[in-house]
Amino acid sequence: MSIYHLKGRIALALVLSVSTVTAMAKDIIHDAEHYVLLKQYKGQWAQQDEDLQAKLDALREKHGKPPNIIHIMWDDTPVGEIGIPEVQKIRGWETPTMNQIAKEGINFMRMYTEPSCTPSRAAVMTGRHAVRNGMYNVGFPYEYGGLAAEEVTIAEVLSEVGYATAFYGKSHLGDVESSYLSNQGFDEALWSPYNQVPSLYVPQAQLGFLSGAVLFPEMFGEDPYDIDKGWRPDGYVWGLEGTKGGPVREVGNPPNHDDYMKMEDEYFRRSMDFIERSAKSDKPFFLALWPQLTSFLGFPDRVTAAGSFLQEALARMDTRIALIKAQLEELGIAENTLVILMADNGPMVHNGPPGMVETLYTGGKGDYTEGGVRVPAIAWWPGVIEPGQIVGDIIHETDLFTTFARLGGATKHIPRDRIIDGVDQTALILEGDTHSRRDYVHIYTGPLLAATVKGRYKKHWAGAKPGLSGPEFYDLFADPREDSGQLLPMFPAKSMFNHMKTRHLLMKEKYPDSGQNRDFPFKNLENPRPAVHEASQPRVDPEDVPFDPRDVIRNVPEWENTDAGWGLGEGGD
Ligand SMILES: [Ca+2]
Repeated sequence: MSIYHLKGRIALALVLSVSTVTAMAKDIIHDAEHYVLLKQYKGQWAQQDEDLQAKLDALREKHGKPPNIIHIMWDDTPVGEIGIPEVQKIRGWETPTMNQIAKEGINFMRMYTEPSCTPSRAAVMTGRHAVRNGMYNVGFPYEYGGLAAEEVTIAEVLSEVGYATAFYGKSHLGDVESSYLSNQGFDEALWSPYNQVPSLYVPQAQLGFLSGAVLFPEMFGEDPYDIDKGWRPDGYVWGLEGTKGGPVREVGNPPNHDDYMKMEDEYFRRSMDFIERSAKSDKPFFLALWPQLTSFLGFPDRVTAAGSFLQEALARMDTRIALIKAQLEELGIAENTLVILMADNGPMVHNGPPGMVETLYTGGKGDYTEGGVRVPAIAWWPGVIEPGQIVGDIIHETDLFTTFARLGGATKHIPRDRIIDGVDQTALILEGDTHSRRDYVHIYTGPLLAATVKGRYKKHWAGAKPGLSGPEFYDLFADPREDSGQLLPMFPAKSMFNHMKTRHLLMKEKYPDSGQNRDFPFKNLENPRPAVHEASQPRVDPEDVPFDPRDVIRNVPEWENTDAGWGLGEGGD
């Protein structure tokens, strides 16, 4: 028997032993590590869950409906830069409202996300690591891809139990029809399918620090070698809007930068309108407000001493969040509303704008080091969450999916045919420090498992060489910046990490990753401009060329950014 056959048999045996755990009942299928913890804490957690349910039932009785949930998530902020005024003092800016909210609730010190925008947003929406549904690539115009129809979002889960649902802001979940938020469980939505980079797709930017007639050749002298007139993504959009099951419309008129800047006002205006309407209705509500924050052209005036790109945007966001906080209190619904504030990934320290820096941890957006995947996060729920808490437990953004479902009484609507990475963290939200049900995180960059965290320990898989182990182990209390990997003192962790990884990969064999949906962008809009309509179709007729443009779309790699500084965490500094 060859070594390969032997390996296959061992793998099969392990799969079978895993399946005996997961096949017990129609329970949610979590990742392997969850069952290792469940085995040890089953009785304790069951008892705690009973007590928590009694508490939730009493709240529901008191308010007449399950809690409203507001999830506010913005871009690229390192741990420490929100909710810790001392750090803001060092950097010449402040967010008084968010800092106050942190004082009145839980300031999470260990919220993990995926390392960049699209994966992080997909993970919150689906409760699954982005690798599981092909959403690990950061989307740009045209992406020709996005969240597949088969994915079940938290909006779909909460809709099942009667929540009113709204999405306002930057989705960055793709430009294909299945990714439209009104097709993914939201009753009402206005969203940008991309990140903020299209704010540079304007004439002002081409004449400014950018050079090259990439998008507006008419603004430059004639280039006689510019032959193909159709390859530019002229049909990119600022925003889309729609209601559940209804038509989807384009909003704004690119490349008009004023229209771009109006989008953020509209996200907040509609969010507050939705809160107002929902407060008066019998339904509980779920609002995902994911601010667009900013244009890469910056603001015409400055409101902070720092004046830097992100800080200017966050200071402005803070004043808008103050209005929402006041609104919740005035409407008398603050005590039945959970508000989560958080960033989607670490700072854009590689090739980003000035002012985005490492604060406590090494690395930033795109990296598997802690700086890429640990973000500021706050939970606020007056009368329910005890004020003034600083929580050191591990929580992962996918946990919000499972926890929101539990709080809404919608757990039974979480799909049972796929792995759900999120675990129920109701205990952590309601009981606070030391009540997490997670001590592990698998960190992916693109499709690669790059690192694994277990409690205070961490193992880097990326960069490890076959053969003799290297200094790839970290104690995050002793070395939070992952400056000096250890080998000899950490050898006892070697086998433990290998088992964690193997369990995780075997579960993936049993429940394989699926891809994102690949298609032409902006299909079936009600009011597409001519360039947008053109983008939604193959540029050439398949009959006229010896290749099929539709095959091209399907075969564009989902992860092309594996070069230095984007994904593997090496270089780029
Ligand atoms: Ca981001």
